[in-house]
Amino acid sequence: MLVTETAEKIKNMEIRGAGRIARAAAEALRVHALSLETASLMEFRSEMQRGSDLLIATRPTAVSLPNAVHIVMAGIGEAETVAEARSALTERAEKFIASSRHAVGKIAEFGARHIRDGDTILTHCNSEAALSCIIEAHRSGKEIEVFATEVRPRNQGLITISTLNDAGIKTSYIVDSAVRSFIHEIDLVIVGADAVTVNGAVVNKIGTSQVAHTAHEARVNMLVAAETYKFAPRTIIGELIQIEERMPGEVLPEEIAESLKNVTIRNPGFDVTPAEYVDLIITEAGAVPPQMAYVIIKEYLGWGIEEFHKIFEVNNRHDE
Ligand code: RUB
Repeated sequence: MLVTETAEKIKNMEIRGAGRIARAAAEALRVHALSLETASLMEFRSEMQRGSDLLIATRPTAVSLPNAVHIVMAGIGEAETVAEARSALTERAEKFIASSRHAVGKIAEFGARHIRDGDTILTHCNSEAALSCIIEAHRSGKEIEVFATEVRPRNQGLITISTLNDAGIKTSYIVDSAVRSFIHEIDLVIVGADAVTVNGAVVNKIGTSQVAHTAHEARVNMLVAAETYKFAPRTIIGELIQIEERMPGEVLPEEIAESLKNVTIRNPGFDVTPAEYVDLIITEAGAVPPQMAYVIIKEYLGWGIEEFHKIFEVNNRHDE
């Protein structure tokens, strides 16, 4: 698929969910690298950069997207010819896609061990990583039940209940505001993540922090299933995760909204759950407490504070 087509599909949420977005971006860059017809390395670089920028601009919150683009684009670094750059990029894209799928498999294996026979699990939104843990627990013979929220305004809960239904897992479908009413029937909450910051805060679909707060109050454990490429390196240098604010038309039909002159519709797509409400983050590298976020960023993504110092030094040299 071409970069522009993929970018459009990510933007209109035909491709959604942080892991899927990351793999689609890597695949688009792979195809782009193969289809670019130029003998000039400079032109190749700038065309690939243009494609990367287009992809990154589609949705601002899921850090898996810039992380995937960065991992793939690092292939151009040492290349001296277009052929070398093309082959490094395609190899990196293929490797990223395969390792992303492998990561979800590992998370399923580790996450399922935290689910006990007889557990009732609550999940919010539609997370491939979170669902993989639930499905693996069911597959291994544990008798489990799931409560899935509706997820207004885009109703991603429908995708979740359809997947759970297909897997043969007994599921209750509830509106978002019913979480507190049912929390005493829940043994464990499992959600996914769009980003994990250096202080272990989890950015995920709007409503996640309410679910987490409710679970915390009721002493129900909360697990977050997140591949290591969902951790956000730039939060080390104080950058904040941008919370996507989506169109008001997703919340109310435009004609109603327009008739209410004094009403503003706010539609943030994501919210931030503080680390103290998260018991464990299940990554492909193992289950870690949220406080270990820096270690994951440094050891698994290769971004320590030193990397940023190097970048600052180079930038300062250019400025002199
Ligand atoms: C999706 C969402 C998911 C995470 C993790 O939001 O918040 O919980 O992206 O998903 P949207 P996964 O529908 O707005 O993209 O585990 O599949 O990466």
